Amino acid sequence: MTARFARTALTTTIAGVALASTSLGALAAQTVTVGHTTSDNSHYSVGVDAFKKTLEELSGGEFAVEEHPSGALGGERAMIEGLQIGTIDTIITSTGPLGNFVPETYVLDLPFLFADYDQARCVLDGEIGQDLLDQIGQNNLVGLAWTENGFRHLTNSLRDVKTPEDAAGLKIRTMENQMHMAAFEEMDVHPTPMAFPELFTALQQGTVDGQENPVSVILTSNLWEVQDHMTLTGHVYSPAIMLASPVLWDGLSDEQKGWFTQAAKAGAEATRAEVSRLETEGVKELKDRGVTVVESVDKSQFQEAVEPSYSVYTDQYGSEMLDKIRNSECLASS
Ligand code: EAX
Repeated sequence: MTARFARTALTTTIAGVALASTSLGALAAQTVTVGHTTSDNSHYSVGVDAFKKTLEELSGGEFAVEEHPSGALGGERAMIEGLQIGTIDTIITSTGPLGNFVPETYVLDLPFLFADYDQARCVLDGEIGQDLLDQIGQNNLVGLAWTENGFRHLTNSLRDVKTPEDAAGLKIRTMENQMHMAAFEEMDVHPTPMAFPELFTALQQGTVDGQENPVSVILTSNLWEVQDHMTLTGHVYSPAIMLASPVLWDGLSDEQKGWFTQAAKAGAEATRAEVSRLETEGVKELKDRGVTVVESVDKSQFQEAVEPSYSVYTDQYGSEMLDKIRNSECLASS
């Protein structure tokens, strides 16, 4: 190589390095992944949009949020494990599998515990919700904010269900949650725990007869395509939570942590508004799509049927948290 040629090559290399570092400077935004199992037009996705907008604005572009909907990063249990080892930054999940990691949260999954949305949201936004976020923080996870999935209703492909007796014998997919499974066993339903991303195919192929989820999920995950009957049982409130990986969290400054918390709260607010909207408008849409909906349900019959499942909880975890919720000043408005 001639001297002149070598010098040119060196200059080019230096120029290349300079260019690379300039563009690195411009691209310094740290990408934050958000995983969830529902579709990109769901209530969770509405929450991700608000989270993204708020975090990107507050941080002046220091963080860029990337949504991974529809179970692209796995089911909810697998995603929680991903947070713990740091392969996923943040997720929105129901409490379905959370009790397997933080048993204190099981109390929220008891059937007919909350009478309506106002009461549930009030409890989660108050001292009890904060206590539970702190417990989550002690289990290699970071609880950013309580958000919402909604009251769960029963669907199936075989028959109209008006009473618990009508439901008996059905094979129903449940979340991987001890409390939910115990409640369905009391109704003589065969609970089949399964991760959400497997649900549509399981319903389509008849591996299970039915499932239960809020209107928001049934509508936006197209479960109405494979379920003809729905009963507005509202048998359990399904909280959701935005969780972060401790690996991400430990690398943040206090100011940055504040941005994440604020953004997660903005996301939760947007999600709750969307759940409320779909709860009132979604049933009509499901009917329009051919689902037979049993709307007037004697809930007390279902409540009575699942009542013994409370002792499954209290036998293991005592009644302190349950009493706290029952005695809290959060009242039902309906
Ligand atoms: O969080 O697993 C479920 O049925 C959940 O409701 C769904 O994944 C949304």
